[in-house]
Amino acid sequence: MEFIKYEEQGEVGIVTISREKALNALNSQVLDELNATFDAIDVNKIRCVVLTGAGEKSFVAGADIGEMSTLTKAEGEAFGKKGNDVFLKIENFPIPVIAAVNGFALGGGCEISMSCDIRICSDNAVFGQPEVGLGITPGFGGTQRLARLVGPGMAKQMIYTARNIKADEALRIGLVNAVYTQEELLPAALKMASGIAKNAPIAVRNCKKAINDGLELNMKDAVALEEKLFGDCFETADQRYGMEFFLDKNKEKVKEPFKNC
Ligand code: DAK
Repeated sequence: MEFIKYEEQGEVGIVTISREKALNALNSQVLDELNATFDAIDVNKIRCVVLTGAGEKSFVAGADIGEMSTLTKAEGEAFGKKGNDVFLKIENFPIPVIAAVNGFALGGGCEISMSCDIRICSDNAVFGQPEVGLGITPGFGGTQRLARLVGPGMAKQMIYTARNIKADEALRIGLVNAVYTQEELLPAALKMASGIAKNAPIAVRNCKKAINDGLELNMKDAVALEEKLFGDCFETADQRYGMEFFLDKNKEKVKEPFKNC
């Protein structure tokens, strides 16, 4: 891998987009490597992933404008599909993915952060969808995910004006959950990820599926989906152990790690 670094800390996987000379912009190779990296993560061992960018300036400054500038219509469509396939893979990844947004998150950078389950950012982060200023629409799901996250009115304002927003405004409109100093960001993301990794993995996965898939359904079908995923947790070793541990009033007992079965 030239542009993606992957490491593991316990049950947490850390994926770093590392193309600093272009502010981690997404070209075809970065997208291919991201795809292969997520494919190679052992989701029976790893329980949460943190996605971040290399360096102190940028998370991802968008799709690679140099590469896009010469695309034909057919090539543009193929490039859009390549990005969308990776972003959908992240969105539907069985375990949670936290975006630690450490600087510019523009265009495809904002879009990849929105395909993650949770976004936290550093105080120097800048979000935006500048595509209309380049003569294109957002092409990696921005029109769809931004509207779902911050509401259509705010999404339309950001997309039509192509105006970037800073971390404090991203927090105010609910695009990110929290803002940290640059030094605190990755430790905070890893702390959140290991907190998630300590919980019952089958239950966490089923919560992700219930929320993601349920949002596409009407309430009646959505709660039926929730019932099914709730039911699927029963008879697992983790459900039995989690409830037995609560019911056992022995205060001396230390909770054992969940076994993912
Ligand atoms: N692509 C390629 N290179 C980029 C880049 C990008 N998006 N962003 C930055 N770079 C490169 C710069 O060209 C520069 O390279 P050198 O000149 O050193 O070789 C290097 O990174 C450092 O950038 P700057 O010198 O510009 O650094 P500054 O601090 O002055 O400015 C900046 C930082 C982030 C404000 C600025 O670089 C900037 O405005 N970058 C472009 C941001 C942007 O517009 N991003 C959105 C790209 S559009 C679709 C599929 C996908 C998409 C759309 C449609 N379909 C197929 C339908 C997605 C579109 C986008 O993401």
